[in-house]
Amino acid sequence: MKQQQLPKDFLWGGAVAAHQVEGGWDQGGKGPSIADVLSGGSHGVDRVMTDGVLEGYSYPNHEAVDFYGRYKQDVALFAEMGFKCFRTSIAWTRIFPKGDELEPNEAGLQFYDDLFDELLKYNIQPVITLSHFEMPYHLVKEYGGWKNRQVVDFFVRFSEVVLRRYQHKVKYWMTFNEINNQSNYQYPLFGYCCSGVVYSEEQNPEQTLYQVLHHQFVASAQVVKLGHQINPEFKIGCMLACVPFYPFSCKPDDVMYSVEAMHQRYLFTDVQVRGYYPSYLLRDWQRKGFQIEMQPQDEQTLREGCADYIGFSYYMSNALQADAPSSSDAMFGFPGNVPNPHVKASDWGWQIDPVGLRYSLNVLYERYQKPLFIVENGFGAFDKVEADGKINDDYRIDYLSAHIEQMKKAVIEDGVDLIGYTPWGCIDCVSFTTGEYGKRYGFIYVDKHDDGTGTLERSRKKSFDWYRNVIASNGEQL
Ligand code: P53
Repeated sequence: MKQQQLPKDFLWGGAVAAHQVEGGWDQGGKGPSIADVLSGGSHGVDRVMTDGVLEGYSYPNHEAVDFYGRYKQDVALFAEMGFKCFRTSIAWTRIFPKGDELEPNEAGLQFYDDLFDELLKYNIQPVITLSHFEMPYHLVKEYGGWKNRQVVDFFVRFSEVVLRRYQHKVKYWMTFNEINNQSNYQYPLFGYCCSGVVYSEEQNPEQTLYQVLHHQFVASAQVVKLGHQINPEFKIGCMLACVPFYPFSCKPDDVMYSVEAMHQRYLFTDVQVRGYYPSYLLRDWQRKGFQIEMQPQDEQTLREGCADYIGFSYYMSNALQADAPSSSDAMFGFPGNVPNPHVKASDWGWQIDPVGLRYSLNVLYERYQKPLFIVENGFGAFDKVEADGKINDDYRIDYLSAHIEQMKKAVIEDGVDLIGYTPWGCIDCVSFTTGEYGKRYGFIYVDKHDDGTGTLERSRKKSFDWYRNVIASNGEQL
């Protein structure tokens, strides 16, 4: 019989990250993370990485949307939408406030026990990212972040503690969120958030990037291996920001250039899923004379710690022209990146391309034949609260339904093995790239504004009912 529908056990849900929702940045023994020293910015105004928490700056992640204090109410709303899963991260600094302690902080562990129990009460599975842009600030100041091999051991220790503690509550894990963001080493925020390293300040930024990545690849593989020992039922994935590069035209140089550029995506999954460095990367290092320090057992560790599935975010595609001048957009300025005339962009310049999601699912599945999990997708927009309190976010519904339509084609027509779909920012939260509250993704509106005002009260947007119906019909009614 032909499969016409998504699988019955498809994991519909929503996604956030600890630092973008929790707040309570100094509560329950939590230490400062790198997100706690990031000021607020806006479209075109970069966030500042301050040297500790300083007077005179506003730090939106300190309060975020107070999920730390209000998670019960929020989980009840997720349950009302019918979530089967909920993706969040564990803030490393709640468990190891400085990162280099030998013993974990019990209050932090208890918080996630309580949160997971609350989710499980409604049959919502937690899906957990171990590192989502929130490493301990202390490890950055004192150790140089992930440049330092010692951080591998600190991370593995943290991971072991939580993998053991929650082994009966969590099945799906991911190691590093959007590990590939830092390959844009010219833009300081990305290296800082992924690894606590500002590559542009390094003597050889690109070589440093690969040294850092080697440490993270080894750490990730160790965690996968260890996790499988703790509970063989665990599914531990990697996580890729999948912004596919299209050739701008059918000119052979454009096509070949897009293949080369895609190496900047695939190298991450190649190492994490296949367990060894791909030839094109080794040749690149050789050409550039890079010396990446590795320990003798690393090669074996990588092979023994292959990811069980590929989690990825999908928001947009990019088009590349081989001979275009360098783009002026520092954030997404991959060399040769030019506007795609066939798609529209959001208010933040993110190009909206639902077919690109089907494309991404296909290329990833063809390359690896591993289960995939869309762990982020969504539309950041300004929302307007009407006089009657309603929020008519039809633009968000349009974005999501067009993407779900393409996702269904990938599963039903192309046979892609897809675990689930968790749209980003299911409740409004602090934007990662700009630190704004005004860039909203949620089905649930949070009354909190960029000038610091707001009651933090929650309300249901139009998309809330829409998504509830999507889940109830297993994606049939969009
Ligand atoms: P904000 C680039 C491309 C795709 C996803 O971003 C990206 C980025 C930026 O690194 O990041 C993810 O809030 C990230 C989330 C983030 C979300 O996209 O800037 O995993 O933490 O909030 C949306 O609009």
